[in-house]
Amino acid sequence: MSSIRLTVGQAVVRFLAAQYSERDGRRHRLIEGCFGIFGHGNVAGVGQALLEAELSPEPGLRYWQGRNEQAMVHAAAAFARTRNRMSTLACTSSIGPGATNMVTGAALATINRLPVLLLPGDVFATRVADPVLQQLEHPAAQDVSVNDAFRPVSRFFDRIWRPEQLPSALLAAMRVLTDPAETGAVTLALPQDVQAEAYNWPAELFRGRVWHVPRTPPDPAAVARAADVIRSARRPLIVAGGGVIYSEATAALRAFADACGIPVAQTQAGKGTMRSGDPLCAGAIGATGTTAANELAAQADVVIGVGTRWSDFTTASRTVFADPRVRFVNVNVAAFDAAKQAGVAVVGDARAALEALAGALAGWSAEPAHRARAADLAARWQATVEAAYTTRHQPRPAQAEVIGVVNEVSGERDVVLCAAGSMPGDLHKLWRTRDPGGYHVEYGYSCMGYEIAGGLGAKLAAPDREVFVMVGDGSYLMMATELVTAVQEGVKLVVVCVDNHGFASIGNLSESVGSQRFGTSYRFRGRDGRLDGDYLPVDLAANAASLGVDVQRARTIEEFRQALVAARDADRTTLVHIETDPLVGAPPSEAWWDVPVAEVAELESTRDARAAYEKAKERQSPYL
Ligand SMILES: Cc1ncc(C[n+]2csc(CCOP(=O)(O)OP(=O)(O)O)c2C)c(N)n1
Ligand SMILES: [Mg+2]
Repeated sequence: MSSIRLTVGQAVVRFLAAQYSERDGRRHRLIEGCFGIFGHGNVAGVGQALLEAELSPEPGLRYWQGRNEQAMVHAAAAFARTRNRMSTLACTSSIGPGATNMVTGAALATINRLPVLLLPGDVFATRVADPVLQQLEHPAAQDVSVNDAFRPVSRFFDRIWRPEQLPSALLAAMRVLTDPAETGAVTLALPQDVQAEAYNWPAELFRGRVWHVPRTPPDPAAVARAADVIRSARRPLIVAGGGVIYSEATAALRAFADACGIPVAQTQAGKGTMRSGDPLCAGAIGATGTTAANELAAQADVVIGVGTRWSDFTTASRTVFADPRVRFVNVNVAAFDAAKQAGVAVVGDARAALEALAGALAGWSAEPAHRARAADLAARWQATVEAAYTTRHQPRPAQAEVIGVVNEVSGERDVVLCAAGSMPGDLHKLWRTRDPGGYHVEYGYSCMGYEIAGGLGAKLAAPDREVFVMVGDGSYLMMATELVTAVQEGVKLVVVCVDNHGFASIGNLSESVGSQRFGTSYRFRGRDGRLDGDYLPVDLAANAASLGVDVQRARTIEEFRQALVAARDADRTTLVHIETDPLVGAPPSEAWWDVPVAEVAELESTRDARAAYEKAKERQSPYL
């Protein structure tokens, strides 16, 4: 067998450039490129290999420079989400802080079931030079490094102590990245000396390889069991999650819902599954749900979850399904999720399973009155949205109006992207969806700082779409640095910075648990020694301008509309800054979220909140 002599770094880069994914006969590059920040842990290994790839006439792995390793992983995760997990990016870091900066991104990717490939540098395998700069020494375990922190947040982890270990690790890594049930962060820790070490690799390792992403059909017996339960339903409800989008099953979902006359409620990741305005679309469910979906949920006797992991936001901490006899059917590619809520588990690909269920239920549909009632509830919520979009609150606009303008100014296939703060909940309730990929709110980890980095990844994955990043002032201050990368790469984003001088979301939450908005607004320390002075004079628009992007400042909602149109039509990344009133929330839907309140307290506000909490807990059905 012929062999090729390369370093471990060169072998990794050459291997990754030759991997493909395939589903429904369509082939994609599996790893489209590599973000990297170099240090002594990767500069001579993966870094040198990326340079050779860039200089080679062969199409190799493309390199992008990041500002922060966490942001690189966010960009990779957003890229994978935008591509429905068929393609992703790799991220290379140095050892120590560069590596651990990626741990948060790894957790985000794994929780959202998004494939990302992480290549942190690691300490010397030979240990001759120990302790190397940035090495954590563990007195009782010399094979432990900071990279062991990746283990609990990765779906696959390996450390390549010797070159011989690399081929099997690479193959296993690709398998996990392309397995729809197992995917998440995949981490190959690469000791810095091993990265630069040469080895004779079998040429076979570098041939083009296709990883087939299956549409695993469900077990017919499980489909029959599920169909029996659904046929018994009088008030059924579908809850569509992100799995429907990743499986590209939105048409199958619509056909199934229509044939059976079952309304569809949506989780955050599943919000794009149906067009708002479709009479069968009840919209957001749960703690940030619509009155329509939550009322249907309260009365549902059978709930069909499709591609959802039943987070507490979806179930409103197990209060939204109020019928004590409610039964669940769970369609999920992951057996782990299919078994939740003591449901009838239908394990398989969402599209394949929905088609099988539609076949098994052919000729059956829920009572027409149920469908009509759902349509009526949905229409009423749409009127609520219209009112929220047009309140014209003074002197500073409400956040819902800002969302309304972004919705109107953005086009059919454009993308709205957000992650943390009060906007995800408001967007979940109020955003009018058009296209399955048009709604990108990262709410599995709800990670402040994902927004701009994620926007970069989404735009790299879909250059033909306008990406509208919605970022709060808190999230902006946590990590806006990838604006620089967007400028560097000529990647155009529209960034809407909603400034309410602190954490509106946690301020409201704090008030609801009796903690008086403590520590949630950006104010000077006052004479009383507390953070209750004037607002901090932070100028985020000026900050963005200093990073090289164009900036528009808007004061009124009309100015905002004009600025946003200009930003949309511009060919450079533009940040539109607007101040909103943190005290005006989105329209309510009477949903609850379980956030524990201090059981004993000096403060009357806390004692009152505890009493309300104990009352609310009575509605919770624990465990099931
Ligand atoms: C990395 C991280 N740290 C802390 C939190 C908890 N948290 C959720 S929202 C939020 C405040 C967000 O502030 P901002 O971006 O200004 O949005 P706003 O709440 O004002 O809408 C915080 C601290 C988080 N989600 N992510
Ligand atoms: Mg804020």
